[in-house]
Amino acid sequence: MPFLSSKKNIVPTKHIALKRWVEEMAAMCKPADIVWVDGSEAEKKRLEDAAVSTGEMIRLNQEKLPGCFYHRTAVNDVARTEHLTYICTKKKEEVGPTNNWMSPKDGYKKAGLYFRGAMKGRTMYVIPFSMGPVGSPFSKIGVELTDSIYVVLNMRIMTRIGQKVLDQLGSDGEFTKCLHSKADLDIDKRLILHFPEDNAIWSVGSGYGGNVLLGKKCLSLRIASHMAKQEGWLAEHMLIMGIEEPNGHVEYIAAAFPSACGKTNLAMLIPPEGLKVKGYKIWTVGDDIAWMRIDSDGALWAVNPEAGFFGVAPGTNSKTNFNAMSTIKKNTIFTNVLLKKDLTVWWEDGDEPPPAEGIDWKGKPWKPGLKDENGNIIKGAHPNSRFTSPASQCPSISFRLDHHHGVPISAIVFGGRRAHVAPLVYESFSWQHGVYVGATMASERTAAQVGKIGEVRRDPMAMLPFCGYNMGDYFRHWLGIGKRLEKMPKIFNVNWFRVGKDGKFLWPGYSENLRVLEWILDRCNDRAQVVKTPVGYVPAQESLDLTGLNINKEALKELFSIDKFDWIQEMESQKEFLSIFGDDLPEEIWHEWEEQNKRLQE
Ligand code: O2Y
Ligand code: MN
Repeated sequence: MPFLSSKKNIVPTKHIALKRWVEEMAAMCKPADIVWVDGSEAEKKRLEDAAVSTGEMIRLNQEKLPGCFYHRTAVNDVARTEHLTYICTKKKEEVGPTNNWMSPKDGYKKAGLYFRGAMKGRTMYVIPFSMGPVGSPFSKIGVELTDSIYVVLNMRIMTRIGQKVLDQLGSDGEFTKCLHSKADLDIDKRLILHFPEDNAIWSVGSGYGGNVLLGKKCLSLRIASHMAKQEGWLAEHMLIMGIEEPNGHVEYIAAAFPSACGKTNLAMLIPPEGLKVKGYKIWTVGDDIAWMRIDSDGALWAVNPEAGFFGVAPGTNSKTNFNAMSTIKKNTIFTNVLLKKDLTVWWEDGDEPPPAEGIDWKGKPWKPGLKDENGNIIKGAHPNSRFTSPASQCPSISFRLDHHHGVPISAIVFGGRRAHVAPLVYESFSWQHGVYVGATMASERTAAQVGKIGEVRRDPMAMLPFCGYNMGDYFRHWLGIGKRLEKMPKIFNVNWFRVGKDGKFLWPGYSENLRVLEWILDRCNDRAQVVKTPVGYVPAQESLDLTGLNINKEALKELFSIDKFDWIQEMESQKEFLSIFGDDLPEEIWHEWEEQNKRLQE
């Protein structure tokens, strides 16, 4: 099999193990040729032209959306498929009760059947990529083999790719072996397998998002969380943002929220008038993943391993996220949104009114108000339609994104969507109590998710779908990090979604959330007063700056109220969840549950 690259037949690496692995995978998948991705502009142009010529991508209106492309996935391939996602380890106990498990032997055998000959007549692209700045001691290198140009072009935005990564890898560097094939996009032959003991990922039968951009959830969370446990750091599903205070000093927070809680919007927040006047400014470091480690100063430092955003389009508009709207004006790949006649794009709850006509995410003619056979309105864009855009284009991007050392973290924030129970913000009593707060995090289902509306789904640290090992051990690992930290970030919980008796949100959310972040930083700097409640510290009256915000006293009272009846039910629900970990749950977490239960009963 000849190895083709832009310089024909030259394999651009001396890494013997890498070359051997590429040969082995090619022997199984049988591609017509192999292209080593160098990351150059000329190569990008070649790939775009090739994808446009086959219809894999559509070149959008280059006057209105320069450098932008459109892609539509298969109708049954529009989101991560958690039920087809497995962690493959020798021992089942390793993955715990919240992951799907398969033995490595069965995993390689089962997926091997789907991979066999899957790339016949196609090109296999070899993408060397770095999660984190190339050459940073905290970055990890992966190599993804794929038969999808869409994947190559997305990885080009989401990670750092190409020859510079191969050079960094040298002749014997470690890398994650990532194999992907669309195969025939058959959902019955789709598998997303992680082999943490082999530092490998196999994904077959999908062409979409988290299933195929293997640097993202697969490497940077599932495989990385396993590495992080072994190496003593944290791989987390967290945004990282810098808050520039009126005195020009920037402090950083890391925050974990389950999907559909507005993580990208928070990471790119623009201060409300009242706080802008005070001199606040937000710097976006990352909107999805944080790798955090204890540095020589004894503090927690974080890097965003990604280089782009893979954000949800519907609901993104200039009011909810002005910075995202500015980011996606150029060099962006839009997936499964509505395609307009003038080759621009549209989605529900965006900036523009619906166009008179267009082609929907399924490739069918669409017009506003169109209904299906059951009388339901047909959406133009899929609810999980996405934009892939370079982080460097975000007006609020932090210059520290490319900083090898990352940023020091002052506060860790957990959050969920709860109509009742959780107050707007509370501070945990200690690191250990904070780990318990994170371990019992939960969100209620919205109409946008499958399942019963209002049903509580526990999602510890927002890592339930992404932790690559037993979550009982994961909590223990968090507790261990606390023991090693000399400068400990404070841990908080926020809930933007509490509703009043009328069912309406009590808190305006969006940019006003900065008022809560201001209080959090004030707490980190001993500048704000608190009131002790059984679940944590809440802001004392007047310590949350509400200047210019039209919110009545009753709503405020309700936002911070701890309803004993609701909380006693909550404690029972937490107990049920924590029990699934059996003996794997650290004693300290039970201890915190018991202490909180006692405080609530008093
Ligand atoms: O549905 C997908 O494949 C993407 S899911 C996703 C994308 C970007 C950031 N976060 C997520 C997530 O599910 O947490
Ligand atoms: Mn995410």
